[in-house]
Amino acid sequence: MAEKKEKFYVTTPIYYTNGLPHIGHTYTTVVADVVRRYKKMRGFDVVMTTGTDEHGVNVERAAKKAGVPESEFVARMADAWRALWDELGLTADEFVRTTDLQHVRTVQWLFRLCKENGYVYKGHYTGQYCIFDNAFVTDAKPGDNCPDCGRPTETLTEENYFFKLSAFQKPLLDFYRKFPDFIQPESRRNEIISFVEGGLKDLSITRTTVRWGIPVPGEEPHVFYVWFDALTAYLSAVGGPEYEKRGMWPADLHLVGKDIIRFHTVYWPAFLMAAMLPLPRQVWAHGWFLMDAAKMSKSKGNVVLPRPIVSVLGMDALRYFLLREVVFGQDGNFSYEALVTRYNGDLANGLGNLASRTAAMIEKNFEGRVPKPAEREPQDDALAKETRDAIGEVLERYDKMEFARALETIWGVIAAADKYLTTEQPWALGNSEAEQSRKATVLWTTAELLRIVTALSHPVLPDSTAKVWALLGQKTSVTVVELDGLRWGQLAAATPLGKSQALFPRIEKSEAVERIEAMANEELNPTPEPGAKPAASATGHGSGAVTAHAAGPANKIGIEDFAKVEMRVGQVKTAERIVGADKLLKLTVDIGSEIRQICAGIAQYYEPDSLIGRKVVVVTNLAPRKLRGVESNGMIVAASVGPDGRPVLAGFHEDVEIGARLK
Ligand code: ME8
Repeated sequence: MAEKKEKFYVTTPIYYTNGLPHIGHTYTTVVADVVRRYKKMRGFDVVMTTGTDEHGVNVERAAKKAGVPESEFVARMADAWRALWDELGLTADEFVRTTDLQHVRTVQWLFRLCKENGYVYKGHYTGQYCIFDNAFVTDAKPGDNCPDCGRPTETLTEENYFFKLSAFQKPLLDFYRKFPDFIQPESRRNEIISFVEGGLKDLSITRTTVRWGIPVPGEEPHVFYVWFDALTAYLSAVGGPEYEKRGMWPADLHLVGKDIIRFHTVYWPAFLMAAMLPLPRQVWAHGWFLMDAAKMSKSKGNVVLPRPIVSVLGMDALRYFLLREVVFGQDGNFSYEALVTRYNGDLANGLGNLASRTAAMIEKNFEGRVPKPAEREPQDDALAKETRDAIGEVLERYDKMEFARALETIWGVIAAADKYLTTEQPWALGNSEAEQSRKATVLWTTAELLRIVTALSHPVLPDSTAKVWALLGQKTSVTVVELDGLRWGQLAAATPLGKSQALFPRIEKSEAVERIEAMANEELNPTPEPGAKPAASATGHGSGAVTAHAAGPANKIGIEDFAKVEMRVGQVKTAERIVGADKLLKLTVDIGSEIRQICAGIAQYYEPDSLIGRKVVVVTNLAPRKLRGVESNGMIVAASVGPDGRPVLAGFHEDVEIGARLK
């Protein structure tokens, strides 16, 4: 009988439904997904949970603004979150909603246990409350602003149920001491210990002023307050009161941002201690992704969205960047430029290039079959040793959540392979028996190295490594590779290579950034279609775009969708360069009914004068937008040719009338 696998339960926070995911939420969920894939490859039975936090005043308000009942509002938002995670390949094993019946039961059950054990009592509370963060602000006076979001607090008095948090100061400190790994990273642990040492006040866990919440049984109008409700979702996701049946509780890893560490490392273990339930093993708080040195927020308008990045560079590029650019636990700055630099440097020129070169040489010299290595030379052994050593090192770094360093080690091996190929020059070897043998050894060594780095980077780059794996002719899926069994020397000679597939086509930086920015702009401020219903979100966060894109890029569209794009024949009247934008030309184009100003990214390939009088294809019903400060009202259609994406203008061999529509 197969041995029972050890379990591993990892969670993301359950996100608020008053907005849609940005890069910050995507970050936590990507990390959870990486851990999930990694742990599976280490032989664990893994469950990953994410979900939506759907109660509270903010939702009440947003639903009211949208003119729909709360239940409908949150259902739409939860669908949008789920759809986006699916689209990004971040499908969790469990998606928990705090409006799920199972969750409602679990919260009520946890409350009952806490109450039966004497840790809950009724009292009155007056305090300053921040409705945006759903929290009373400790030590605030009337008129004070919330220290977190800077918005005014409101004075609130109400009858509440209180949780005796004060009783848990010593048990919590003992617990932190006994399990020094519980709070990570170390700096956060120290912060929390001093906070708890400073004394804990009892915590109000119900509200009578809020309607949209889980009722306290028999105690209406009391409903549970956000954190007692939200944190319990981790337990309801894996069985709730019947958690023992599923065998996943306690959580092995709660991944959170540093903003909510206190709730997870103080309140949550205290609730569980009060109920005499098993405590989670670890809470890992990562830092923030900042945009222009400020925390992203919809209200500041500085959010970065995942979808435009994924459309232009692919999800693996985003995953790689998030994990490689910033030390896990610290804050980091997000920049599109840095993202594209990493893409071109590490993915296109690094892994992508190594894979395509190796496969092409094997194809050419060994009829597409992995060659049998002959006698080894010291440099072959040195490269093998470096790769072998990297395996252990990478696993250790993943285990410590040192993702950037794990990737650094893997990319160190890729760089060593590049250097090896440059020195060995297998392409320069001839066809004599000795030279063929040498070629075989060099190419086998490179292919074997590629196989190992592919397996090691799979948790971070699931899509592209699956392609490289297939290219190397590996029959079983890379997802089921057991990392503990990964050894140098397992690549069998004579294995037929699979088909070559594009991995990371190089992209010109400014073009990529412009495309991402334009798409993000459209997603944040969608152009309403004539006669269209308002977007699903009442909060103006562009959730309509979620539905619009939900079909996914791979799906076919109907003719009615194509018909939405209006393309007409235009004739260029004037063309000039734009100061400060080397790639753009400003054109005026006659489209029959009017003359339009249009910016086109063709300045490096077309002389302005050569365009005058030329007939081009213009997309005429695009919303106007500004490129480098210049208004552009339409788009000129061009083919993108070659690795640099050289634009070649679409045109006609026969005479066509200006303004004619393309169908
Ligand atoms: O706090 N950088 O939900 P939330 C990195 N519902 N991570 C970020 C980020 C950024 N700029 N912005 C957000 C809540 N995050 C509660 C949680 S759990 C029982 C209840 C990530 O929608 C990070 O993980 O505000 C942060 O902790 C979380 O999103 C907050 O999500």
